[in-house]
Amino acid sequence: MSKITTLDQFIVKKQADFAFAGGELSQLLSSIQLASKIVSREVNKAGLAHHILGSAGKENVQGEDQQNLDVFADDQFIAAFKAQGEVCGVASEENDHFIAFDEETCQNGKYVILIDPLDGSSNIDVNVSIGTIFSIYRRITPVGTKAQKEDFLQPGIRQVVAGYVIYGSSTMLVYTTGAGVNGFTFDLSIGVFCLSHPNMQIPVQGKIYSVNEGNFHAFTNEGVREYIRWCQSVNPNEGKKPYTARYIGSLVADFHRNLIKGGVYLYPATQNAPEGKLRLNYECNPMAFLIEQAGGKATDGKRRIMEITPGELHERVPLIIGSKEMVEDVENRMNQHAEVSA
Ligand code: P6P
Repeated sequence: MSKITTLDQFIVKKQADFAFAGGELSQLLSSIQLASKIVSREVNKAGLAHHILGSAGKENVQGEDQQNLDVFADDQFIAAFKAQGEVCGVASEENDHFIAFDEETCQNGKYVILIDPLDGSSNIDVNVSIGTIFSIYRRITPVGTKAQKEDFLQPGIRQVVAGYVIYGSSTMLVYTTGAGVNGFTFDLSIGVFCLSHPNMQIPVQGKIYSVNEGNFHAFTNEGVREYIRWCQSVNPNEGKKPYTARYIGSLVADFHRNLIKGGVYLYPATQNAPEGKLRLNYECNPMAFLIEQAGGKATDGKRRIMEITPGELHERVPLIIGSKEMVEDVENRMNQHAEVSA
């Protein structure tokens, strides 16, 4: 039987890869582990415990109908961050404003966390994989004071940790500290995350494209339509067969499959969402950090996602992310039409 490496053991073994004190990383990830185990338990029984399904009866700052599990997950992660003292503040998709913890122990924390506690929540009631996405920065305001807005508006290149938890056929935690990407599968029988996908690398090319084709006529850049038509095309002389369309409607699930198999995920600008739909701070930046560490690429069609300086907490950007050559192919087609769509 192969040796089991738990997430905690891995963090200790690799703490030299983390630019700051290893104990801090261990604390940060232990709070994420704890909350994700609790959320995983609720997600896995949601079909039975009907009180946890359905709408919370209010909208979040995005104007999206909050699900009961959205609120539950948000509460669990914020409580876990507050309890362990390394985090001075949290910005969450589910809250209009960032939360700067009042407790002195927290104000001595050196990190802020930006999180989408339960992404893809429209899939909860139909038993499709959903996920948590998190991004961690060192604060830029003085330790011992309350977190300020500027702590949460740093460009993605300043992230120190990024990752996601996918609640699917199994619950997995995938993260990076800038020294590669590693995946851990939750073993319910022993209650720990175990290393299952060491040093994840996305294939440079792939045959999967992930996009909501219902927006086909709404994309503001003709190059996106051109790319989709090319994916669908057949050219026996070039040995080209059509690509495979795979779109779950849950970023974490589409991203995770493409990370393993190769592929490209697109959420470009549309007439209804001219800035795109996905949020820069707690969806695009953490996924961009992960994909670059796995050898892939993430842009908004023109700019490297991680070099965009956020202006607002819930800022949206278009996202093209995945296998390097596929992302560049999309970019090239978009740029050929950029002047037209500008
Ligand atoms: P659409 C979920 O709301 C999400 O933020 C991502 O997880 C997902 O990829 C996307 O939006 C789906 O959006 O407009 O295609 O339903």
